[in-house]
Amino acid sequence: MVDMSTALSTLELPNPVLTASGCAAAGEELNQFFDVSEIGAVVTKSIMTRARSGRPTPRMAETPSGMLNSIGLQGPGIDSFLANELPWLKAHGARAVVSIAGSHTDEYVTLAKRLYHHPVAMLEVNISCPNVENRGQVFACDPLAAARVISAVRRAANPNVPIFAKLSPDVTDIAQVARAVIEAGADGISLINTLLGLVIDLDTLRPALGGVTGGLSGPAIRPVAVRCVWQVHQALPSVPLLGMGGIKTGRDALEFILAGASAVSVGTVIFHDPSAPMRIARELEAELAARGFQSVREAIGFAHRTSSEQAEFFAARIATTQPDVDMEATV
Ligand code: RRO
Repeated sequence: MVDMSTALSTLELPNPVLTASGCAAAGEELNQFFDVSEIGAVVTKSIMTRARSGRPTPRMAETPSGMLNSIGLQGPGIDSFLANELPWLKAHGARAVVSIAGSHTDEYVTLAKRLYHHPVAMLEVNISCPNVENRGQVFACDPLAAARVISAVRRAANPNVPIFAKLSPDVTDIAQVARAVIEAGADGISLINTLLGLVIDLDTLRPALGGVTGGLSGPAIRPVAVRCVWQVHQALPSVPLLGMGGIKTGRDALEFILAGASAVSVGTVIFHDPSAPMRIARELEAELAARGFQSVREAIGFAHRTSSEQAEFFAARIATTQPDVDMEATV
């Protein structure tokens, strides 16, 4: 009915719904709910050079229409990822978008080099983790630091693999950071990582999370995420964007596409509905069809057109899709 294919730079996708980094490890546990090769791509939890145990517990707290996490980059490290998770994704036909994270530029470079000869569909460079020990390491809060990491990764990574920079919404001017990473060689941008938050436990009278602060996700942040996608698309209309932040339904996904995203990632919803990626892809198709779109691609950034430009688009569509009518015969 609707052509659901899309692209993130040179990466062609059968549909525009991906998992969001950090919400499904490397995809294996989701395969019992749906075939992971059928979604746009699996985006892995951010991989680091070494295994990490993460931050102290508790690591999650519920918030109004969302949640706060303070995982602190827990993970197996690149050796185990290359030995186990990545081969599993390849064996199951999934497109693997590998999220990489580091404390220093050198660590990102090491990861890009280690992944060079492996089946990686795209690299998502996580320069925006809110749960690092040192806030100075949130590279995405500083355009210069963000650009340094991205240009180093671009030089080290396989040139055939697109690189997306994952940005933080915790900045004054997201378009400025976006411009910096694109000039540094990023092929596209993932928007947004979680917002920095804090919950106080009223029984212990202390912060609810072991790590004190955490990253806020879920529907509560969706308007912030859509605003970021809108602003970056307006500033850089030709740059492919992967949008995310509180998507629960196909309607939510459509908002991101209309704001300028070429594809979306779904994360927090997976915790209570592990089949959500496939459901959201089906719902998105129905939402597009109901509005007269024949493809995802024609809806990307459509909300930036004026009402009269939109009306012209649909009028031209009607003119080309209606069978010729003999007007004289009908009067
Ligand atoms: O591991 C985490 O605590 C974490 C990461 Br890497 C991130 O990018 N965003 C987030 O909310 N949590």
